[in-house]
Amino acid sequence: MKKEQTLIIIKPDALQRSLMGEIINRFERKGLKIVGMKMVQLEDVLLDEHYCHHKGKPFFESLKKFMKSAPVVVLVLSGINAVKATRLIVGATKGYEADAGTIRGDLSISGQANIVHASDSSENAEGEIKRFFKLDELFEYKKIDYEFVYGEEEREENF
Ligand code: FUP
Repeated sequence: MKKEQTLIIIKPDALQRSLMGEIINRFERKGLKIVGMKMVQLEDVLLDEHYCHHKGKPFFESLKKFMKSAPVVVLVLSGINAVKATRLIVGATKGYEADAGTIRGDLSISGQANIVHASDSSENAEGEIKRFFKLDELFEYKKIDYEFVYGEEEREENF
């Protein structure tokens, strides 16, 4: 159990399909705290970095074109084991394989247009948050539902 932050990208398909609110709502209802949020138009330099593990694959250029097709919303979420908890809510990469109940399983049926990105490890989350957010775009504040979202011992850390 540890305090973590994770990076979420709400992708162009979610914006076009008017699903932004639904997605943010799912993270909020889980108890995750939004500590950063903004709309951005992605460009090649950042996408080449963000998807460097896919460079050279057949879908790489098409993926970049899709990610540039409309603005995206980026969020930083904070909570206990936030990386894993968020990946479970997001679901498997391809919408047609993702479990029902997950964001991708419920709202997408594509391997590319799969609604959201979520960091896949604590280490990657740190790098991704730095890539997308300046320090003064991240906020520290006390959330009033805190005492009911977490148990007593868990509250020793300020999630
Ligand atoms: P994930 O961590 O679940 O977002 O998955 P990956 O890092 O493996 O993939 C990143 C993105 O590449 C996916 F969200 C969509 C895209 N992708 C494809 O378009 N086709 C593929 O076969 C695999 C991934």
